Amino acid sequence: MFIHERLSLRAFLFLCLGVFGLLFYNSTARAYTEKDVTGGGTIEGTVKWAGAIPEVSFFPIQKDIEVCGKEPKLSPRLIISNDGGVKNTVLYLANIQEGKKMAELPSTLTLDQVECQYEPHIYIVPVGAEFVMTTSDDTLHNIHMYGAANYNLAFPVKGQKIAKKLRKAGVVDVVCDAGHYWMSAEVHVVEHPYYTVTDKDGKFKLENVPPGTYKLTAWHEGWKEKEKKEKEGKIDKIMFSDPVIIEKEVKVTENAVLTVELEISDK
Ligand SMILES: [Cu+2]
Repeated sequence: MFIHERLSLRAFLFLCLGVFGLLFYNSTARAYTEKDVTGGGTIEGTVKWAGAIPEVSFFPIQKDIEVCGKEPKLSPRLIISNDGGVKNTVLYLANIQEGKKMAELPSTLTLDQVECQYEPHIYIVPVGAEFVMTTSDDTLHNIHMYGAANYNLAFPVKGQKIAKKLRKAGVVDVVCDAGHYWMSAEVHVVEHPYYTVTDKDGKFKLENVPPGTYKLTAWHEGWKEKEKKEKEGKIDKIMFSDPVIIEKEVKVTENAVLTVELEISDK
């Protein structure tokens, strides 16, 4: 009888745990729902650099000069226009629950490797979409992903193509381990279509946003060299600072255009 009671108590506790877990899961699950947006507004603006413009980093070429070129590569990690606009900043509405269709996302699904650089540098890919990678270079590259995806793919042949589905939302850092330590790209695997990337003037636009209050988020990859690893007198790997994230509450009203200015600095 005693044992039976104890087992029942244990079973009861497990049941409670299960119910609690289910409730907790439901309250934290944030699935995005597509709907027809009526009276959608626009959020547009500029991401600007605040303060003195840092010195531009150049990376010396140590390998495959005939393909990569002999000129040092300009760092793609921080590009500021003459007017102070910051290129390649990812803007998104955090935690948006419903709105326009995923098909309206201006996604970037094709990566190329051109003269030992990833082209383009920033990618927005819907969860589960096929990401197509290719190379225009007649040398060995690899695409090594860290973060929300962990593929490590060799590209020894010019024109070769590999497509992979990116199934987990989040940020993927891409680097090449084939002696091209300067090669890097950033992939955002996303669950909703309210994402965009700033152009060369730091400008961005998010359209067809249902009226409401949102957390506009600006994400910029780290650009400061934190650590440099060398092997046999050559640069092997450079570690960069963490991404910079800026959040701002925005209120979108029916059919209106909201202009937002955001600032990124060296601090
Ligand atoms: Cu490479």
